[in-house]
Amino acid sequence: MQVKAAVAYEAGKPLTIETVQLDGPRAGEVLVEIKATGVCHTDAYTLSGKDSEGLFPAILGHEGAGVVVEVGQGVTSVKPGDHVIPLYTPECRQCEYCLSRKTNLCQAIRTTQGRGVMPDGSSRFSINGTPLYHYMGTSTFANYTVLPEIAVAKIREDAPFDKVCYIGCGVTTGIGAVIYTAKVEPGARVVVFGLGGIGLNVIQGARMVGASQIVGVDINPDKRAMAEKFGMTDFVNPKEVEGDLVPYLVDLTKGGADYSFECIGNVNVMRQALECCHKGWGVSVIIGVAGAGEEIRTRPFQLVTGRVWKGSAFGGARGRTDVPTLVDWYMEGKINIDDLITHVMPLEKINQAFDLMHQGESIRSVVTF
Ligand code: NAD
Ligand code: AHE
Ligand code: ZN
Repeated sequence: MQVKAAVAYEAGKPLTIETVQLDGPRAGEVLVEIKATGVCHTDAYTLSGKDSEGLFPAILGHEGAGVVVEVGQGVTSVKPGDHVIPLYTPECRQCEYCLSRKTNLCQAIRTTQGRGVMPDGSSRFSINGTPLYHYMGTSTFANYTVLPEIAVAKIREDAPFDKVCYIGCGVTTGIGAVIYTAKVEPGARVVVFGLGGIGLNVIQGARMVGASQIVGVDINPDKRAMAEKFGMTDFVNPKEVEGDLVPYLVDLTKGGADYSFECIGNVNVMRQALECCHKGWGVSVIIGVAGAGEEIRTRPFQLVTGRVWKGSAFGGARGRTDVPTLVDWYMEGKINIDDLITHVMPLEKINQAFDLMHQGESIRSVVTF
């Protein structure tokens, strides 16, 4: 079939709106009509050329929501008409990783996802006979996409696509990092670095679980008001701190953060996030994605003296199990998504979403089809 897509032909270049060809779902796959998709910083990161797995030409996008149109042979868990959220972290419930119960990182299709193809090694997208790469197994910057059955979460039908698409990445990543990865407890002191589409969801997660202090750190002072609305108790602009940021934060949190979260992708900030944690027990969670070749550093003494460095992908959430619950929480008014979606646009204007992100003017832009 012919579908409308934003194609990333080359690193560092704007996306091009094209009519591309999409083959139907094969065994174990589903065809989904994408109704809305968010634009995450990770899309911009891959488009920038810094992603070691970045492939071109590709159809980016991993924060979507839509409706199942057709299912391939052997698909049993969803049917045409079902509302779904694509999962870049699938949940097969059969692989060693899923069965371990120690991680959400299902590995059933990870290799082919990273190679920009479907599990059988081929692409469903092409333009004039030239294959286009899939992205993160989702490719939501198209009005139709094909996904493995294990990479869709079935959600309730009254949930608005243009809001719950954000649960496909940012909301789940931020809230999940608090509740599934760090397991922040009531009364904890939390420091969040980067108050964008992820960091604000960490803040709302920290408020949900009853953190007593939520410090937000961002070099853009315009992020302050929104962060306060979501539960931030103290704002720190590193550019306004005299001297080192780490001792300043340790002092502000009366000895160090019980939990810190890096939501930027800056390896120098990752070090600050670890080192502002409380001696003996502070846990720092890396969420931000750093460019190929970049490395984190600290004195091992920081870990010897009880601080813990962790990472979190998709908030530690098991997509098919946990995403429907997050959708319920949104529908029940327990989580706020509406205020974080600052811009909505048609696919033709998707490059504006990247511009707004780089200019620090948006929290989340959502493309509706
Ligand atoms: P964003 O652009 O919306 O937000 C980034 C924020 O960081 C901005 O507010 C910016 O002003 C701030 N910032 C930049 N440099 C800073 C510095 N030196 N000190 C303090 N603040 C600074 O991006 P986002 O969509 O929220 O994504 C954040 C990061 O999380 C990205 O690296 C993205 O790739 C990553 N991410 C990871 C996962 C995961 O599963 N691990 C999921 C989604 C996004
Ligand atoms: N290809 C990248 C990996 C980037 C990365 O860490 N991605 C996160 C999701 S970011 C969503 O906005 C993730 O899920 N990681 C686990 C995984 O298996 O990729 C690189 O840097 O090479
Ligand atoms: Zn994302």
